[in-house]
Amino acid sequence: MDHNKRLARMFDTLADALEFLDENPFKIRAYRKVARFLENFPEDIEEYYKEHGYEGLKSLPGVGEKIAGKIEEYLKRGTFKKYEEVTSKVPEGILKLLEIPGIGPKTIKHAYDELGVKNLDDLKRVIEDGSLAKLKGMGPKKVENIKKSIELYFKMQDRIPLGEIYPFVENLKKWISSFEHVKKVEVCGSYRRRKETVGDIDILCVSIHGHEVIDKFVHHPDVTRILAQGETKGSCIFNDRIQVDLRVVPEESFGAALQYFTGSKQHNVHLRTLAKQMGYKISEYGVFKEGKKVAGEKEEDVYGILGLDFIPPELREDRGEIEKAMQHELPHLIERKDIKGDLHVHSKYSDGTATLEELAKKALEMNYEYIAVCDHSQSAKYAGGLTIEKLKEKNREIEKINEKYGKQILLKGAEVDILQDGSLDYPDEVLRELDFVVASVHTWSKYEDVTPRILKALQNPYVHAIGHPTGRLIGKREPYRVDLERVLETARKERKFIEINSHYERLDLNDIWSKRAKELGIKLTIGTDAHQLGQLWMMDLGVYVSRRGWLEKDDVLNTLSLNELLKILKQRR
Ligand code: DGT
Ligand code: CA
Ligand code: CA
Ligand code: ZN
Repeated sequence: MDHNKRLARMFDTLADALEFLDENPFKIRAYRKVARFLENFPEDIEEYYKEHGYEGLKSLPGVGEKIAGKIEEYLKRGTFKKYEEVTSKVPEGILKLLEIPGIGPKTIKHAYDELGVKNLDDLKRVIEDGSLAKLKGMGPKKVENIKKSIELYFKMQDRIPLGEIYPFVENLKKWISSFEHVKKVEVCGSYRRRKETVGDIDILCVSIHGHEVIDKFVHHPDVTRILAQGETKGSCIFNDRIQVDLRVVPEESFGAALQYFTGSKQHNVHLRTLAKQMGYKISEYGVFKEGKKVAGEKEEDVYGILGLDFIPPELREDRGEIEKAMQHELPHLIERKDIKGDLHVHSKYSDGTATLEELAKKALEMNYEYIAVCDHSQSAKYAGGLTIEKLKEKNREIEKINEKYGKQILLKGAEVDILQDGSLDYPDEVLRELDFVVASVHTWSKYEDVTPRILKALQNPYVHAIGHPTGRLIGKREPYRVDLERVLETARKERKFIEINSHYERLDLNDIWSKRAKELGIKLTIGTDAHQLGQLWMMDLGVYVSRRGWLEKDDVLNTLSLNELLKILKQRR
């Protein structure tokens, strides 16, 4: 969390605590006001303070001597006395309750005084046993709302996997584009950088009718709560799940705003420091030199005027991209259109839902040259793993389909389990018959280090790649214990590939390890792990991971044409 948000949160908590303690309403209002101001303040308060000092703080709207002092104190030591003093008077559990939006301090105090509610568990109990509803001024409807607020709060704590929200955001973008008064729309923030999870969605659009645009936006049928609605900014919760902010900007500063709101924050801070050294000032409104605006309409120009090449959003994490852009040495990132096929798809033979025939058709529809059908192996009982007999039957069906289409559109594959001792779930003579073999760990015990199993699998001559190398599920399951550095080293030595599994809950390898793999000279494969036709689109997500990992076309195996691919797959055995 950045300083603006954290400070805003602290002032809100301070106000809540004072309200709970029945203190001076005037002060409470002042703290809330500064919290709202900080939330919307476009500059980083710490940088602002560095530049303008205490006097600068005091000149901000709603900030008097005392509040300026508190902000200064916070920036110096991470907290301020008044905050510590007041919050120490309120029970810990109550402070947590006060954080939940939709439950006011008055209600909490009421429940505390009358029913002895001191924490979340107490509150849940008096909701369930009906005693809260019986309090004066409460009633079942209010209690129902409190219950919903608690549920929502815990749901909103989590960041959302990019792939879970992706179709929704793309539709929202289309919808806003269709507004009569809207000229351009772009989604910025972590979404545009294609981070694996997003906190909230930031959308920018160009219009000269801000009021109408925002009004239409907040009335979207999926909006479950409006947080703010103004002339240039609207902020809503959609489906009780995700916050979306829409900002309306004039055309002449669209590029600067796009750059600013795309972030990341660290990238922006670095860029602004560089600009300053060159005598420029960058803000969401434009690039300025000696007070005169010199760029702002086009995002490329924000970089160009500083002598930098355009930096693709996926690289904007301050991981060396600014230096490379300066030296004109940015990677030429892989693009979705470079992908010639999918190397990890399940069919009806195991736990997928699509028939082989449907997969072949879909491949053509997606302009793919091939799909490797990699069903589970015999021990994977939970996933309908194929016996050797069944696998052979499937291979024959693939041959028939390929004959019918006159090309090898389906590749005979398997996602073979790496067993407990590191051996594989099919014998070598079965694996040898397959075009593409990906080996994965699917079962492990809690404290087990699976590295030796994976290293052993990498030494099998018939394995091409390791699937989802860490086993993590975003927001649901931690990775298993594995020494990835050793896995990568062995993969290089054995000339194997490593998968970027682009299923939205996996994205495994992730961006950072993909970059490392490239540095070690390993080629990656991208596979969707799709179990239904409707999941093949997730190839997009794998390409995003690879772009965030600085990968170029040549770093990814499935940018090869079918013939080149088959050649290399045979060679590497
Ligand atoms: P998220 O929403 O947590 O997934 O991450 P972002 O990157 O979308 O962050 P968010 O929504 O807080 O802000 C969107 C962008 O706006 C962020 O990437 C950079 C810019 N921004 C926001 N607040 C600040 C700030 O205090 N200082 C600077 N330099 N940039 C900021
Ligand atoms: Ca965001
Ligand atoms: Ca935001
Ligand atoms: Zn798997």
